Amino acid sequence: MDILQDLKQRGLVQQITDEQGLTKHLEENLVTLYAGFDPTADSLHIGHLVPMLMLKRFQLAGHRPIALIGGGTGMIGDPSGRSSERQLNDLETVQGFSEKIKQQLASILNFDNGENAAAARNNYEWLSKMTVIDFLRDTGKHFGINYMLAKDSVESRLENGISYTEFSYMILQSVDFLNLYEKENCTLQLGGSDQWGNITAGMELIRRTKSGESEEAKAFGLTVPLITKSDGTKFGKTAGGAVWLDPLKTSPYEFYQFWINTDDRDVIRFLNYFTFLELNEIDELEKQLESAPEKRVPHLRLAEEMTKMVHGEAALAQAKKITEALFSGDLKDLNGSEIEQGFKDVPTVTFTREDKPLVDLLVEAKIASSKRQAREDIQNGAVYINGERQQDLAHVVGAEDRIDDKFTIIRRGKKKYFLMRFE
Ligand code: 485
Repeated sequence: MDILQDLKQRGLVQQITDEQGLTKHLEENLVTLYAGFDPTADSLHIGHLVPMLMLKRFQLAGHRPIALIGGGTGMIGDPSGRSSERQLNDLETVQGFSEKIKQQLASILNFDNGENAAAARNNYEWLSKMTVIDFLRDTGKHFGINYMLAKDSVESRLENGISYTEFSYMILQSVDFLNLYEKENCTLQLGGSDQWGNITAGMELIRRTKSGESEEAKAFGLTVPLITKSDGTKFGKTAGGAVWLDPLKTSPYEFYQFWINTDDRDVIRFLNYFTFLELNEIDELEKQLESAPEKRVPHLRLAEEMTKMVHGEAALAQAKKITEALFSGDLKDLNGSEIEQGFKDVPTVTFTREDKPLVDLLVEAKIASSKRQAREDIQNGAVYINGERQQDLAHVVGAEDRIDDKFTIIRRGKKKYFLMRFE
């Protein structure tokens, strides 16, 4: 099947500039295409995954993707989809972010495999060399003010104000498309739906500057839809904030849990958007959702596919192990790093490594309101140390209760967990 058909069936196409022309172009050529990522943080997040995976889908179909890192544009700030002016970062910060983002892109896209190997470029390379006279004289001449004012990204900001800096952003992104068109024969740009204005501005610049007497220079644009959720809340956000791709910012266990917790109404759509499972396999999963929703088979599959793709097999195995241990309450096989991931959101108290009577510890950690309460809880069998019930009122919490000499997990009742950290 042709790639655009496949993408449309998966619901991955919001807009295409010339569908018939692009279908033909993709049929007849090994097409170089790109998507840009601005280094506005030290990590990409799951909102970036769909466009990243789109690059990969085109690569699997035989085309050549370029991941563009916006080391230059990241110094300016895209107004698209934003209601207020961005805070500018300094060059050093942006370059630090660029390096990290490049690593993340490399881990998902293959940067070295044959004639359609993916490539990474950084627009700081050419944008930083452009002089203000070239910019205004050669490029600016092609952009009418009315055209620029009519773009969503600008129009929606006029009332609350937009700086000349952000106003100019679309021209820089257009320079990129033109530059990649000239140097790498890149003829297609992808992006989220907020990028439509910037992408079409670049196509327009290519058409105006590269068309010959008999032939019109042509480039294409394609946008992916914004990911929505059935409950109306924003996709990709949890109580703790964004879901990052960096395992130090969002642990593989949290990442796995995020996908497991997908709403039943969204899970099939997300399998289409985010995984490389075949459409018939997704149909099968949909049947299982209908016949046995309580088993959450599609959710498990989505979480597995995503965690494996972003963090690898070993991290997936660890995430599953933590999930299982928390579910069964049997914690003794977890190591320190697994405890840290699995218990990140439970109340944590820090102690020095000294033996302490359990009764005192329960009070000091505010797990029990008084010594009397602590004793009652212990006697009633409501207190567990590392998953094992402790009913000895005289028990002293010491080295043998510490996992990796660092953590003791106290559970009170069925599932109220507390983490004791020893330093
Ligand atoms: O030549 C280009 C230079 C920079 C960019 C694109 C082409 C980046 C673009 N302006 C941008 O801001 N992208 C966002 C980002 O970097 O976080 C997001 C978009 C989203 C999707 C994603 O990047 O908001 O829709 O395109 C890849």
